[in-house]
Amino acid sequence: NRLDARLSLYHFYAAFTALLIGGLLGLLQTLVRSESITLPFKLNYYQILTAHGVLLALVFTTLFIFGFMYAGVSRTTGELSSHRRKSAWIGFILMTVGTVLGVVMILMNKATVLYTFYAPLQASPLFYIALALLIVGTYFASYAIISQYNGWRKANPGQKSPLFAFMAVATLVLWIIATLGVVATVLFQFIPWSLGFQEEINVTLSRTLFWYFGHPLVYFWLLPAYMAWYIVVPKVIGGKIFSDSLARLSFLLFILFSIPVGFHHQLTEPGISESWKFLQVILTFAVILPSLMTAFSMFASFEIAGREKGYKGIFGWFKGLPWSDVRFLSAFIGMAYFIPAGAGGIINASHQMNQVVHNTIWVTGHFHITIGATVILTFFGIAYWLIPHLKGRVLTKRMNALANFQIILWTIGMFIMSAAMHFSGLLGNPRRTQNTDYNGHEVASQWGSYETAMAVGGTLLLFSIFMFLVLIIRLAKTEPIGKEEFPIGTALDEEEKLPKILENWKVWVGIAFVLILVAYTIPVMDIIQDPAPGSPGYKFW
Ligand code: HAS
Repeated sequence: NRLDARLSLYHFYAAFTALLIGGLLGLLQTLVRSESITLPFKLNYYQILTAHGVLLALVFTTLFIFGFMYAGVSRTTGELSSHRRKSAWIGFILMTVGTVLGVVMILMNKATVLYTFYAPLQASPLFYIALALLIVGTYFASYAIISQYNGWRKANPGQKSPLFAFMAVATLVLWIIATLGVVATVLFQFIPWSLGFQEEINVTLSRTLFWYFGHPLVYFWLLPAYMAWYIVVPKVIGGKIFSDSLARLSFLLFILFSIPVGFHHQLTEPGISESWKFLQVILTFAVILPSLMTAFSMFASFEIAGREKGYKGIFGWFKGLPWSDVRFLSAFIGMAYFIPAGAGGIINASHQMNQVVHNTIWVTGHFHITIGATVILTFFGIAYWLIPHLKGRVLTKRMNALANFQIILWTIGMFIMSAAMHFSGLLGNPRRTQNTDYNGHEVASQWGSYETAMAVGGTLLLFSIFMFLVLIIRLAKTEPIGKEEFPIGTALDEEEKLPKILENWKVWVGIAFVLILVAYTIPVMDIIQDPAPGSPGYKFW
């Protein structure tokens, strides 16, 4: 549908603008840290770090994800009804206004609080209002998609819903439950405090509410990439989705386990007792399970495709994969990156090992190979077929080859940068600091060459972004008119009966809330009563 295509395209254009500016700021950071430049126009390091994090981690991802979801939901459930489309446009406008307002505040140096906006760093109230607008915008967008799915189910009673729409709804259910935490802290803590209605703020509570949201946020980024892996990749490789039910179950498990785990970001913080941290670490290990199920399912899809093409032996099928097709290659490299990235996550979550890596640039390395490699490479791959599809053009062989080059440039740049981050993190290099040699201390003297490597990697990444944008503009404007496929895979066993419970949302949302209450009620009550036991902390109200 042309109107739905337009909706998606606007989301993509706004997302790619954020990618360009955010990417440029990322390179500046690596150049400042490696002492290659000093910043012009009285900009400071933390200011550009804030803009980089907000534009890439919060804005680019959110806009891209909604653009992708609208396209897939419209494709698999039929065009959006006009009131749903209207809601989607309201969402888009709110998100864009929120973004512009937030970025202006950061550029005015009135919101230099980093993307996690930890108290007691304080920003202008307008920055928090900008964040609120962004989130309210996503609620309008979520309404459009969830009600479209409900409408489809009503019109098709007893039928299995399209997998794409189901996965989109699961991702948004996760998002809505997760954002309750950040909405609470922004509305009831940050806005009153920044307006001067409250003199003090409960720092531990604000961080706890942030991380209640912050960890599921990473799965809000990951799950759309998984949608492409489960649904698009099998079709592109000429194979099948290994199991429709398994795919749905893995998404539902994310709703259960991704939220009651925020303490694994706060393992070194006072004010939360060790036993509650321990419980949330166990739940963190549970949230690894759906990713392992996904890995299993991917290998199964690859093997099925290879065997159908006649490849034999234990790994013979590997040769039968379409290595030169950017739609596959980008997703595959993303998957390959996720193996060390996931292992890094498991290290972070391991209570004792977290003491070694926490607040070092290792963590920055971890999130660059998760979101910056696994997720973004998959998003690049999606853009290469979806933009021409929506514009009624085709991805030609020549463009495919150039796109592969761009993907490889990104892969190499990210490898150099994130490896340097991981290794120098283990040597104690702190994250979120402007370059310092700690008065010539010998430990700090080991970090210099790694900082240079980060700048080299960052430069390749920026070139890769430029190239991506040029290719996307060409795909949207000048490539031959035609029909580019929207690849939607089918399950190996199309007759497979879906256990009814898998679409009983009340059950899954109910269990998710029980787990959240178990993991959070008592520690949050403790934090409200005594924000930072034994230290001159900050009180609520
Ligand atoms: Fe994380 C910090 C733990 C996944 C993002 N993480 C962060 C931060 C971000 C982030 C942004 O426990 C920093 C926040 C800040 O600013 O402070 N993370 C985990 C764990 C996982 C995990 C256990 N993180 C992610 C994903 C992210 C992301 C995904 C973004 C998209 N993370 C942590 C912890 C911290 C943390 C602590 C806090 C650290 C601290 O102290 O501050 C798990 O979900 C990972 C599970 C993944 C796997 C991998 C499965 C592999 C698959 C690929 C199969 C490959 C195939 C291809 C089929 C178990 C599915 C075959 C290829 C061949 C080559 C053969």
